[in-house]
Amino acid sequence: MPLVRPFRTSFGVETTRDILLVRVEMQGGSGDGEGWGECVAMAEPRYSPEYVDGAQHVIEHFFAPPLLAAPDVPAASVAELLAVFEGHPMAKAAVEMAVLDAELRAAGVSFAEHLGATVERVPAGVSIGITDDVETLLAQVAGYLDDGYLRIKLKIEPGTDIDRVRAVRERFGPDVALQVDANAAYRVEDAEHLAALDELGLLLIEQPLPPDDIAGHVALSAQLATPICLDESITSAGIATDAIARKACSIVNIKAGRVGGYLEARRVHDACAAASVPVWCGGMLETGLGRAANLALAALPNFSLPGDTSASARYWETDLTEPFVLGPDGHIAVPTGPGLGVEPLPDVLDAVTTSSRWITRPG
Ligand code: NPQ
Ligand code: MG
Repeated sequence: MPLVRPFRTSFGVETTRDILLVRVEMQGGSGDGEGWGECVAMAEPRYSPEYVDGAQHVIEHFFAPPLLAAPDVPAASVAELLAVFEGHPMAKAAVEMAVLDAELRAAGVSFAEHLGATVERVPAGVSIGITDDVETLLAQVAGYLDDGYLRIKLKIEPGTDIDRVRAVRERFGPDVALQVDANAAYRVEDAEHLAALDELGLLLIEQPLPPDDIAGHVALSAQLATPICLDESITSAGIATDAIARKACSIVNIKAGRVGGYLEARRVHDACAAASVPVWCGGMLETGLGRAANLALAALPNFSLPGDTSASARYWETDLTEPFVLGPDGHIAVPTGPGLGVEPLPDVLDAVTTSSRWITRPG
């Protein structure tokens, strides 16, 4: 699916999104009906080790056989059934999401209700890619603030950081909720350089160092006044608890794909709540399907900062579902229908589908 504008980060530039959807049909078990899952893996393994074709392969060759052989597959059992396979959290999350959607549609329960949502609408933030020049960046920030977004996140990398953030702060004033995301582009030796961000009044700096460098984030946290938020590092509720106990971060970004599914994402939320660490919902340029699930997750009580849960129009001219729109107050309504509460529009799905494969139960 073509993006409305190129999205550049410290690990590359994307102009289109190659998306793997999972559709399950369940009969005679806990979820009698159909469900949809969206895999957030990217086309190439640059941001994480997973990639779209790899996710499709591991689902078809390793995940589907035991799932199809099981007498019943409650959504709550998917992660355990697939735990014998190492890694591949995004592929696992897509499968679990589809099974959960089928189960909840059959039960007439929404994702939000099932996950434990406490609000009906969530504040929307927006993530802005690295631009060619500062004028382009300022124009994009102005446009999103005009749309009503309540929080701006700027992607940064060495060489395109302090001056850019300062320019945004000076142009739009001290009241704009502003944060940055480095996608692991720095090293702990850059601490002094990054400390220049401290005077810019940021909500947080997201994932400055590589995912495995928990010790580096501990050291950096001690040197910066700006709160450190982890994204790529947080791969489970247990890791979140550990990173928090070590003081590697004081805020956590939650993405279901990164932690193996929405059920583990809820456990990350609970672990952070228990440690009094605020969380917010990340984004992976999802279609309306993943967006619906993210909005449900973001409606849990410890999601106390606006997420990268933008409106459909931030990424798509034509979304796969009915588009999610930003309300005049900068909030987006959480879907209330059974399951995800949305489904792919058949004509749009047809138009963007490049291949599909149907895997059936043997015998
Ligand atoms: C992040 N997302 O928080 C990610 C990273 C990211 C909204 O900033 C194609 C698909 C391009 C997924 C670029 C946001 C992407 C992508 C960046 C995810 O780190
Ligand atoms: Mg991030």
